[in-house]
Formats: sequence, C-alpha cells, structure tokens
Amino acid sequence: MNNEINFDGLVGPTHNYGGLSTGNLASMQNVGGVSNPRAAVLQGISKMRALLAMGLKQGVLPPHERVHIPSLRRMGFTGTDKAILERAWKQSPALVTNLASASAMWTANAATVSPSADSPDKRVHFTAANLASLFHRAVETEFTARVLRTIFANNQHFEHHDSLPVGGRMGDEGAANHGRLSASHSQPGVQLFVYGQSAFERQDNKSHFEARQSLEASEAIARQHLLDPHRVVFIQQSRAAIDAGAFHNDVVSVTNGRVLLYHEQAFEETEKAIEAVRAACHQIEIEPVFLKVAKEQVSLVDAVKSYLFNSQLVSLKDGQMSLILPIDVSENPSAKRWVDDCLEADNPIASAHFIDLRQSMRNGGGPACLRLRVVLNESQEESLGGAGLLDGAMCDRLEVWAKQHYRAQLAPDELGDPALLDEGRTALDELTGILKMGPIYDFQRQP
Ligand code: SUG
Repeated sequence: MNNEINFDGLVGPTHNYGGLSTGNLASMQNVGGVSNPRAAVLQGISKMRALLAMGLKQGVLPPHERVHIPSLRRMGFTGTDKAILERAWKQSPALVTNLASASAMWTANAATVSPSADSPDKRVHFTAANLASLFHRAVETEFTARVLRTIFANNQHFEHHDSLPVGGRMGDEGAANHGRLSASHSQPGVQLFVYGQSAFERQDNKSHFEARQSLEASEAIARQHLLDPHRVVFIQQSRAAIDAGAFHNDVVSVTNGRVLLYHEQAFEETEKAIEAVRAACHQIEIEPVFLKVAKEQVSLVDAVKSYLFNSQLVSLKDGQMSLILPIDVSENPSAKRWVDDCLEADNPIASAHFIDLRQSMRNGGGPACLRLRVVLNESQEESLGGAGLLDGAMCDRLEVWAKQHYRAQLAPDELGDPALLDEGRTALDELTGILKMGPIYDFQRQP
C-alpha cells in the first residue's frame, strides 16, 4: 500500500516579516511587523501533531541556516562570520534581510515530486525548485537539494534531478504549482502543472504582478520525471488570480485523490483546462470530481484573504477526505459558508479542521504551503530508516527544543544581531542530533 507523507518545513529561528515577496499581499502588508518565531514554530508543530492524530503519516524538513553567511562570503565579504554579518548589515540591511528569511518553511516550494507509479523506471522523482523569481527564495535551492538527497538517499528508489537553470523568467516554484489526480495513492495518476506564463514572454505591463512559474520549467520537469505526456496537463494560471495575490496556484486550487477543488477564476480558459484534465483522467479510467467554487460564493479577494484553497485536502483511512484549513477561513463569512455547505453536499469531503497558523499566514503561507507531499510505497518508506519521519514523541521533543531556543519577538531591524546568528546555530546544531541527520549545515562542516 502507498501512503502520502506530508513533509512540513520546520519554521526557523529567524522567522520575520521582511516584506520580501511582491505579489504576495500578506508579505507586502505585514512588512516591518514584529514576529514571534517561537509561536510560529509551535503552530507548525501543532499542525503536524493534528495530522498525526488523524492517522496520517508526517515528515519534517529542517530549517535552513540563516543568516546565510556562505552567500555573504560568495558576495565578497571576508573575515569571521560575526565580522561578516556586522559589515554586511552596515552596508546593506536589505541583503542581510533577504539572507535571513526563514522562507524555507514553505516546503510546497521545495521541490516537485512525482510518485513512482507515474514513471516507467518506478522511482520517485524529485526536482528541487530553482525559486528563481525572488532572491531570498533562490538561496534555498542548494540546501533543499542536499536535505532531500540525505533523506531520500536510496537511489534504487529515488531519482534526484538538478534544479532547472535560472535566468530571465525560468522560474520553478515546485509543488505549489503542481497537482495530481488518481484513484488512490497507489494507482497511476494524472499530473497537473500550472504555470503563469512562458519564460520568454515579454511582460511590459508594470501594473501586473509577475508570474513566478514558467511553462518551460513545468515542461522540463514533466520530461525529466519521465511522465507519460498523455497523463500530464499544463494549465495556465489566470492573470486575474495572479493580480489578486495568488502568487502560487495553491492559493486558488488544490487536488487530492480524484478531487480538483478550484476557484472559478483560478485558470485562464477554465473550461478548456477542465476538459483536458477530464480527458487525461479518462485515459486511465479515473472519473475526476471537480469542485468549482464560483466567484459569487467566494470572491478572489476572499479566497486570497482567507486562504480557503491553501488547505490540505487529505484522504483518511476510512476513505473519506478531510480539509485542513487555516483558522482565518472560519473568520471569513463567505469562505466559512462554503466549507459548511461543502460538508453537507454530496462529495468526498467529510470533515474540516481549522488550524491556527497566523504567524506563517502573515507572510502568505497557509497549511498547504507548509507541506511537501511525497507518496511512497512500503519499501520506499522503509528505505528512509525513519529519517525525517515524526511521531508524537518527536513532536514533544521538538516543542521542548523550540521553547528553549526560539525568541518570542523579532523585528526585522534585529536581523543583523550576531547573537541571533549564534542562537540559531546552537538550535540547529542540536536539531540535527534530535532528527539524527548528521552535520548537514555548512556551519557544522567548517574546519
Ligand atoms: O514565496 N513568503 C513566501 C510564501 C510562500 C507560500 N507558499 C505557497 N503558496 N506554496 C513567498 O512569497 C515572505 C517573506 C517575507 O516577506 O519576509 C515569503 O517569502
């Protein structure tokens, strides 16, 4: 039997509101606010605990080291790490702020992952996202690839591709723009790649937000994952959705099993896209379930404000589906009404759980942003030897660890503080022991 394991990003000790993501309304609006890294990491752990309690499998990906001193060295700073940080902070607070972001927590952007049932070599394929459109995110790629290769190490089962080349608009934002429809996690499926525009299209209209995912990047991933072209659908995100703040497709749609839940304005040429998905599903005898949310039910503005579609849609052991929603949905009348009606209606979604993720939400990261879905069969899972997998006892340990090491307040003007760098390293050094991951961080590998 195959299981889906959600690998959540553990929030890092520098979680802050740097205002780094144009096109992400929450990030733009909350710039400069005081964050609470301790509350943020505890909220993330509570979500993982909630999914474990529902009988689901849960994994975790460690935070990245921040401030990222290796990047500052590459950019010409020399001396001790402390001296580098102090000098960089003095010369360019903006550079340090970018290299301090805890944005690796949103592991839906870590990689695109294809289950082995969809590739002829019967291996799980990974491509770490290049995250080319934003500097603070592009810095994540190298370490993400290292972590994925560390956890999914067995090359009989796992194939890791290099991230895609960068330059121009060749952005690849990983699983946030990728979905899959299948009869069950064990069965072959149809993969959906949602892109913003061609990497080579000119974008002269400055009043629009930039599309982050390129068609060429999506096509490259489908090719290198050896996917059958008849079971792949490329869908263009709508301009309206991007301009309303849906910087990733997972802000306006989500898939699970046979279900595609989407906002009426999520895609350009929606009817054509839906027909293409239906036709691809019919090739492998899947009858897809399309749950369309009309704009009269929930406007794009409310979809983006509440993050209704950034829910995790998960299959429970009894075959029913559950929605894991941000608590913000319960406070948005139209989104809440849609959830209530959905639970009453005849569809596979039978329950809903509201989770407080406000610290992450203020940077535009909801439940679905915080997780990378990996479908594994039993021998693939066994080959991990427990690496990266969580249980209740591990959640307890992580909570104790977080309370000991994380600050309860952090303002962006404190990111140049060498004490914060030290605290972070102490925390991460201990974490690699707790997670039994070995010295994965650069600061642990220095002579
Ligand atoms: O890339 N926010 C992230 C949020 C990513 C959400 N992920 C998904 N939708 N899958 C981003 O825009 C804000 C950081 C700051 O402003 O400090 C940030 O990077």
